[in-house]
Amino acid sequence: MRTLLSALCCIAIVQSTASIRNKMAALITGDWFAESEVMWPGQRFSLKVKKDGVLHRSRSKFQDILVFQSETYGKVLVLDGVIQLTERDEFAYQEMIAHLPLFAHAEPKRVCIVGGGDGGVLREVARHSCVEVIDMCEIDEQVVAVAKEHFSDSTATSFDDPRLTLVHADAAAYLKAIVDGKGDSSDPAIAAALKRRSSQWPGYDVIIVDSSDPVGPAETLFAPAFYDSMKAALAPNGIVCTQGECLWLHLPLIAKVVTACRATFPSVEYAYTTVPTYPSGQIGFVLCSLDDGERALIRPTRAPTTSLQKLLRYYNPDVHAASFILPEFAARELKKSR
Ligand code: SPD
Repeated sequence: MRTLLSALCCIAIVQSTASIRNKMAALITGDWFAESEVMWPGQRFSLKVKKDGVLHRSRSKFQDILVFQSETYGKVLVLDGVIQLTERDEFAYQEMIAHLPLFAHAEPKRVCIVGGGDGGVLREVARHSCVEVIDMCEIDEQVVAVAKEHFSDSTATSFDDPRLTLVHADAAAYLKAIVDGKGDSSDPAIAAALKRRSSQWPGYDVIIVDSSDPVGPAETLFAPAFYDSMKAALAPNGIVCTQGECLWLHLPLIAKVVTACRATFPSVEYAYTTVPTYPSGQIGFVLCSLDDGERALIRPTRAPTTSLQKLLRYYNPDVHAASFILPEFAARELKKSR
């Protein structure tokens, strides 16, 4: 009986490995990787793969994971067929999603990162010496393991920061548990994280949601209920910054999210950055603040020290302010909910 069971297991493993290989193979034809086009029908971004450049492929509990060495963009991390980062341009995203909210806040001490398993946002948050607590909730343990193995000298550099508590759980459940203050969550990872909270927990100063696109494991992170939980999890004057998709491709979705946020938060703005290997070369951020000051998000309240500025390759205080200035077609659409 046991032999039969283990044989069946082996067949299942072989079959699922074969199906991952087929799916991944479909993404790489000859020397070229082509991104899946589910969220951007009719367009496909391609990168040339180095000879024997596929470094990792697997299926985690949640998604397909692929790492390859490209000809011109360094190593590339792909989840469910969609590029998450390349070593050449990742800083344009990680710096902006982290430093926009962190420099808009006067003194961020407690930061929560949702997602961000590659470690890039953590690397940027860890550069702020005023930050005392970094809680990170990444659902997929395997993404962190793959990042540590393949991106240890680019994005996965701060997983040993003593301020970090890393929880592998569903972020919607995690934040709900934080807000309810329930240490008896049915998820042991969440229960353990909550046990470390004192009853005096004042809430997060900044919550950064570094999610993949809203197809697959990140779907719940774009729902209004998640924004309600984030608002409830913030300290006074707290700021949320979420991955906000692309103005060229997803303006109706962005307008919907911004409108929903404006019904909940006193200050809501949209900013963007340029990332050549993201769809249409651009990606934005939805920023929400509990501070109702007119320029609460747009004007940085602190500036990087000289030594930190030297480390940064995209963010500076002028770029901060400029990133909120939107092209007319987008500004017009997002103005409707003001
Ligand atoms: N369309 C791709 C969006 C990816 C956003 N998350 C990237 C993770 C980098 N830390």
